[in-house]
Formats: sequence, structure tokens, C-alpha cells
Amino acid sequence: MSQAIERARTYLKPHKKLPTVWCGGCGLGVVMSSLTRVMSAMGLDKNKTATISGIGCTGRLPTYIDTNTLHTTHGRALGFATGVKLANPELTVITAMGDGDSVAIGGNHFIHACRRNIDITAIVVNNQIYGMTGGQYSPTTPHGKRGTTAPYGNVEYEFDIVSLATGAGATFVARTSVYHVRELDKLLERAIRHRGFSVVEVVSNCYTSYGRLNKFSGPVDMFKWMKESAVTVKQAGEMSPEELEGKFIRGIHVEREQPEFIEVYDKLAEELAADSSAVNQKRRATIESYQRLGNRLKARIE
Ligand SMILES: Cc1ncc(C[n+]2csc(CCOP(=O)(O)OP(=O)(O)O)c2C)c(N)n1
Ligand code: SF4
Repeated sequence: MSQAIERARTYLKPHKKLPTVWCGGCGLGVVMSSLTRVMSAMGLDKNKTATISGIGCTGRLPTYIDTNTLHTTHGRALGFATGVKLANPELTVITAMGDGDSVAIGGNHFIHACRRNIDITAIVVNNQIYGMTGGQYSPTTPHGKRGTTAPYGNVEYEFDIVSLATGAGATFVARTSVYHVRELDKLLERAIRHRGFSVVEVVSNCYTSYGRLNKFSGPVDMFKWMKESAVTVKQAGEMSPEELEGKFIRGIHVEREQPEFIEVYDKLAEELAADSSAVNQKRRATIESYQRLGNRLKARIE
């Protein structure tokens, strides 16, 4: 075993039995090994790192990682992560969520975390289905594809997670797949280093609950699909919408600076504490504005 792999393995809990609970050929193992490689390459202090998930096959990921970990409720990884980060801003906080976890039941938390720009990294493993519960279609199941709840093909249209995160204001947004492992390592590291809310969508495969229903011959066939369907941001810039049909665009989509939520919050709190008269003035102004509103309403009623 190479030294790099040995170092990465130290980021796995020693008492956890391997192999994992995941099905053979599932992309989740690729995501976990990439994350541990990146953690070890960055030398992340395990005691100063928190890996947090909701529920689902992806939700099992932190249970193997040897940092502070939280396996929370479905759709609430980012809610818990926000609390953890606010309580201890020193921590590097990473969440791992499935597509259902992040943009179905957790959709509201997702868009507001993007908007808030809190320094958390969100890894969204998009296998295009509810894997754990047996293949119900999710918000990223492509139109026309089958799920157990869409036996004749999905009549809804799918979310584009990158566009959703971008529109909601995330300051780092990237996408790759479990086929593009080296890129995955690079993007995860870049996202973790980014100061603000970062999203890495990882297109993955669930042969058990999605592939079988959609005529893939096995997990390898799904990796082949990823290889053939991915185009880089640069290539996409030179392609027509027709040529981009059925493709996904990998690479960095957004990378920009914006003051981070906790920094802004702490600065404001400091300023207000330093100038208590400003607090009183603001309170007075608020009370007066409510009084004026009350008087106007009263006058209307009379
Ligand atoms: C509040 C609540 N609703 C529903 C469930 C059932 N449930 C467990 S996992 C899951 C879907 C998981 O799909 P996804 O988030 O895409 O993750 P994957 O398993 O594909 O990694 C659902 C609906 C639950 N555990 N809690
Ligand atoms: S059900 Fe799908 S997502 Fe879950 S472990 Fe199996 S292959 Fe992976």
C-alpha cells in the first residue's frame, strides 16, 4: 500500500468494519476515498473537522470518517451543520448529502445555506434517485427515466443542481463525477479551502435502484455513461444547446469572493457592543416606527 493511501486510511474510523454497507460498484466508495485522500493531503486536524450528513445511502458516509461526525435526520444536514459552524467557527465543516436529501426534503435548507454564504462545504452525491429506499424518483431523476414510482418514465423535469446553487448565491459551485476521480480530489480540496458556502455536485451511480430500471447492464456501464456524457466547462462554451442535450458540464462553474456569514455577523456584533448608544438609537427608531404605524392604523379604524 502506498504511503498516501495509508495516510488517507487514517481518516477512516479504525473500529468500523470494511467493506461498507454500500452495494458493490456503488459510486459512494469513490466519494469516500476521495474525501479521505483530500483530508489527509490537506492535513485536516480530525478534532477540528466535522463531517455531517442527513439520511440515505450517502448519509452513511460520515459514519466511516474519523472526524467529529453527525448522522442527522433526512434533509437536515445543513441545518445541523450551520448550528455546528456557528457554535464553533474554528471547525472545518463538510456535509455529504444525496440528491433527495439535499434538494428534495432538504431543498429549503440548501437554497438558504447558499444564500447565507456560511463557510461549509456541501458534497451532493447525485445518483438521480432515492437509492436507500428502493428507487423512488427524486428531483434530479431525468425526465422520461424510470423509478419505482415512475414505472412508465418520470413525467416531471429535473433540477440542475449547479444552476440551483448558483441562482441561490453559493460562492463556489462545481460538478464532476465518480468517473473523474482526479478532478473530484481537486474540486473537493478547492471547495474545502474556499471561504464561504461551497457546493460540489458529484454525479454518481446507483445500479441497484436506478441502473437496473433504466437498462444499464451494470455499474461499469454507468461509469461508461458518465465518461461519455461529461463535457468540460470550456467544451460546453463552444457547444450548441442541441449538442449539450443529455450531457452534464463538469468543472468549476462559480468561484467568487463575498464576505462570509459568520465574519459579517461577528463584526456587526462587535460594532454594536462597542457603541451601545448606536444600539439604543436603533431600538428607539424601531419602536418609534412601530408607534407611527400603530397610530396610522388606529386613525384608519376610527
Ligand atoms: C423525514 C423522512 N422522510 C423519509 C424518509 C425515508 N428516506 C430515507 S432515505 C430516503 C431517500 C434517500 O435518497 P437520497 O437522499 O437521494 O440518498 P441516496 O440514498 O440515493 O444516497 C428517504 C425518502 C426518512 N428517513 N425520513
Ligand atoms: S442502493 Fe444505490 S446508492 Fe445505495 S448503496 Fe446501493 S448502489 Fe449505492
